[in-house]
Amino acid sequence: MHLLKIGRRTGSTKPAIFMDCGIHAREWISPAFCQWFINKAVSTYGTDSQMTSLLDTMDIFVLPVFNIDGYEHTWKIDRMWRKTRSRRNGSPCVGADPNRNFDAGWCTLGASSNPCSDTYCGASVESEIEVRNVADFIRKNKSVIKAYLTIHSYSQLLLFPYSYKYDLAADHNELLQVAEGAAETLRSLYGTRYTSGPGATTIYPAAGGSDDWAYDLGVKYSYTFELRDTGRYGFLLPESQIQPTCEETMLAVKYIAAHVLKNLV
Ligand code: PAY
Ligand code: ZN
Repeated sequence: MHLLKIGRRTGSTKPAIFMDCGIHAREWISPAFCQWFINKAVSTYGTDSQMTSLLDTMDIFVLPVFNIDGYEHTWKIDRMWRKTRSRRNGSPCVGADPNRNFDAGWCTLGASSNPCSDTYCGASVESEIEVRNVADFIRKNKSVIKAYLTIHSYSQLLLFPYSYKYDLAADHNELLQVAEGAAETLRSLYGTRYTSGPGATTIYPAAGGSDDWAYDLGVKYSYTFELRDTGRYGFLLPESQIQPTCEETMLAVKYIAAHVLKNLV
């Protein structure tokens, strides 16, 4: 798994944001966004004042493709594949849902213990190597990671904890306010409307997700983006929408990053 660290080398430890794309194999606009983000970050450093101050003060860890084997499978064999590609003895079915495999109310709500289901939670918490690797990295760097952003599609939502339970997060008001601000700036470019809110009530209850896990670990600004569209094309977002989707999403990511920067403790 390839993880990039983007930021000005200062010689001292900087606070950081962790962003991953491609947890789910078929959500192709997600890895496209991470690639877009990386290019913009390095090419606008020094000219874009917001990006410059962001990368001067913080590091951004970007995991462009979380579920590599699943992603490759969607290019070669089955465009609609969602899960990982792990195999286990005794089951003909392949893979687990990486966004049901984190240690956050694991396999309770909105997840399946049937290995053949698309929302299979896996044989145990962090059974999937991709999940274990990301969880290990975030645990190890927990003192510097101030925000966790995970990019999915589709539905045009900006979700935050919780999805594994209906309780509101301790930081609910701030998380909602920041999400609404981010959604407003996103909309300013092409009029794309996003809905913000806790996962459980805004989309559906789903246990074992990465955003809830990161939040409970202590990463306060934990968000799941569901990029375009709202279902007309769904996972098969046309190529013509890649650029506008990335441009508008960039505004929202920068908005959240700026808030994180202002609120460093
Ligand atoms: O935080 O509640 C959450 C995540 C919910 C996502 C999930 O099921 O993991 C939502 C779906 C996703 O991006 O995987 C939405 C898409 C449209 C789907 O496959 O249902
Ligand atoms: Zn997804």
